[in-house]
Parts: sequence; structure tokens; C-alpha cells
Amino acid sequence: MSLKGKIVFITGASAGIGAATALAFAAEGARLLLAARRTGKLAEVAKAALARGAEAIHSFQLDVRHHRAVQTAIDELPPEWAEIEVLVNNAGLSRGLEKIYTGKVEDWDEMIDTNVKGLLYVTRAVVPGMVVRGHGQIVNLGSTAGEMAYPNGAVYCGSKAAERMITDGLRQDVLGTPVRVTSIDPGMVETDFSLVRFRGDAERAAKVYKGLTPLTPEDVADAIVWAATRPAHVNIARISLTTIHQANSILFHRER
Ligand code: 8X3
Repeated sequence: MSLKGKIVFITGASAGIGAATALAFAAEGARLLLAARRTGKLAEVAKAALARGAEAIHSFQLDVRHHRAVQTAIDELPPEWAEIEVLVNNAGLSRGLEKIYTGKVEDWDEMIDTNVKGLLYVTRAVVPGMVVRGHGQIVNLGSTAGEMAYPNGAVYCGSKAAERMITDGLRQDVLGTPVRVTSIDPGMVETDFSLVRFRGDAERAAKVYKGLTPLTPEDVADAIVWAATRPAHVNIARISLTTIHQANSILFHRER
């Protein structure tokens, strides 16, 4: 399926997997709706995406944790941007790596509000239009962390397990319409993920990737674009991908 001229909406598009996904869809000639909290970084991604071949770009600030803001942003899109063909629910984060019995409630709120409730709010705002128009695709970012928990990551893992069930449930809810629903579940990817998790502690973040070759954001973007360009009758339910140095949430091969 060609995405040339089709509208692709990506949340969390200012960095990491979101930014790489914007560039990958740009190369397909898509029209990009880009949203993130950080508008400065978003503007840089938009510029790079235009240079990469995006047909047009409309970007706006959005914090997916705020239901009303999400609904308003979608309801008030300029008419030429309203017909979203592909929604990439990418906005998400981890905060802290701690046991539940010592974890910070604020960290849990931020993860659950973004990774679970934010994904739901955006889905609720965008999918009705897809059902009415009779086409569209939702691509949710899950994680290997949603398949198997790892020590000190229970709440993050729980948020991604929720994504998995929400995605499976949504696929059932749209059955009988041509709307497709995909979960992309990467393992370790080298982005700002660990820097955000450890609130800017670069040394601790670097240790996460030490001695192995992680996935790149481009690897994940590649899987997303592949899923979105299958023939219209093909629904890619889930892609789970890891670096060759990762077997599951807890088993890694480190060389140095
Ligand atoms: C990211 C995967 O294992 O780094 O969702 O938490 S992991």
C-alpha cells in the first residue's frame, strides 16, 4: 500500500523512535502530522522530514496526558489535515528503575498517564474518523517489557502489558471495518529512553547499552513503515523485535 500523500499522525515525534518514524514516513512521501511536548525539537524534526520527502507537515504541541487538550487538538485540525490514515501512538516513557515498595508514585503516574491513558485519549479522538471513513491504521508502540517483566521495572512493564491488551482489544472492536491495528514491540533501543528514565544521569544511562549493540530508532521505524505498507487486507497484529544481543526482557549478551 502506498502512503504517498496520506496523512500519518505521530505522537512523541520530537525524538527517538517518533522522530525516526517521521523521517521514514517522509521518505514514503506521506503528509505528516507531528505532535510532541517539545516544540523546538519538533521543528527540527519537521525540517528534516521535509528534506527527506514529506509532502507536507503540520506540527503542534501536545501533551497526551491531557484528555481535553488531545480531543481539542484533533477536533480542531484544519480540514485538510483531518483525514488521518495512520496513527502512530508513540509517545511514552519510563521513569525510575526501582522496586515497587520503594518506587515513587509520581513516576508511576507519569508512566501510566502517558503510556496508557495518553494512548487511550489519542485513540479515542482519532479512531472514530477512521471507522466512519472506512480506512486507517493504528500502530501502537509496545515493548518486550509488555511480554515479560524485569526487576525494578514493574510499573513500566505493566504499562506496556496494558498497551498489549488495549491493542488486542481495539483490534477486536474494529473487526468488520477495514481499520488495521498493529503493535510494534521493540526491546532495547538506543534513544533518550534511559536518559529520561534516570532523569538525565548520562553515566547510568550509558551503562544500559554497554557491551552490546542495541536496536536503533531507525530499526523500529522500519518495522512500523513495513507494517503500514502491507496490502490493505493484511493486518500485522504484532512485531516483536530485539537486537541480536537480547533474548527477552532479562537476558542479554554483553561483549565488553
Ligand atoms: C523498552 C524496552 O527493555 O529497554 O521498552 O525497557 S526495555
